[in-house]
Amino acid sequence: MIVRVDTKKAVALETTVVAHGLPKPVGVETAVEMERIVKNAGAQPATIGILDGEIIVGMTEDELKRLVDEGSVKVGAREIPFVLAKKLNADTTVSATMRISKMVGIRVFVTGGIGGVHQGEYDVSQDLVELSRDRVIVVSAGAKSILDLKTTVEVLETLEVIVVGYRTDEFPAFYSSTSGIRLNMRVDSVEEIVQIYRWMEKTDFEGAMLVANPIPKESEVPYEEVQEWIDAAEMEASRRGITGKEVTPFLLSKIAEMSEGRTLKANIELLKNNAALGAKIAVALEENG
Ligand code: PSU
Ligand code: MN
Repeated sequence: MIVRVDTKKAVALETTVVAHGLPKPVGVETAVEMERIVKNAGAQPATIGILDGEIIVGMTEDELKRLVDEGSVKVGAREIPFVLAKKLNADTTVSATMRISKMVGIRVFVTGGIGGVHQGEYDVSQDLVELSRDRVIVVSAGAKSILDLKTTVEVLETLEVIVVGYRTDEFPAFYSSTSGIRLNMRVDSVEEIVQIYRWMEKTDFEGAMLVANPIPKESEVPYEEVQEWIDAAEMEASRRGITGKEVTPFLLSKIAEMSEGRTLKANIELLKNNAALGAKIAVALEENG
């Protein structure tokens, strides 16, 4: 494993969004921009991925480009040992990035939206399981609206994942700031997040705190509009027989196409917004001991 950052004020960033979630060259551009935002806020970006079977914590822009150009396997936590043994290139999802963050002692991780329970046929992301296992603060714009959000929120409760709404009473729906699904834990400041984390440490809490950070209003695409595209994209996915790990990337790109880039723009904006909040949390965590 190559670790290029020390864990102080570190913010982990994932690479599935770079290699599979966003089109080329937007993925690498957005990753570089997120790193810049994290640095400007006084924190340390640590983009995590795997090249030739080696885990890299703190990938360079050239390494990110290699991942995209040479191709990479999308891995969840359970596939990490497999790709290491096979010496493959891999981009890490939320579950895999959290697992590696835990291994190196990084406490804050930023993504766009976590995976969850899909609509229709059984398909439940490893992200949910990993969230119940690692004491990491995960900043996310809720969960992707292509999911069954209501069930996803219920499973998060079952798995004892702390879900706090950042300046909201609702679980955000990725491209949209609201979903109509109520949350029972709200915070209005970074200090409150740090306080909760302190208590997680003191009470030996084993799971994650998911900080649900809504996309800024000016960048959102209303839920009803997105829903139409999702329905159409779901139909096409099932018609084409797309299953497993291909489902999420397929739906995201199809929806971006149908929305004429509006959802892609929203995805980039929510990622930047999450990077800014994650950096503030990492700095506050360090300053308070
Ligand atoms: N956030 C984004 N775009 C993405 C993802 C997150 O803005 O593509 C990725 C994350 O890596 C997440 C994965 O873990 O999508 C979920 O994939 P699946 O549904 O196959 O578990
Ligand atoms: Mn899946």
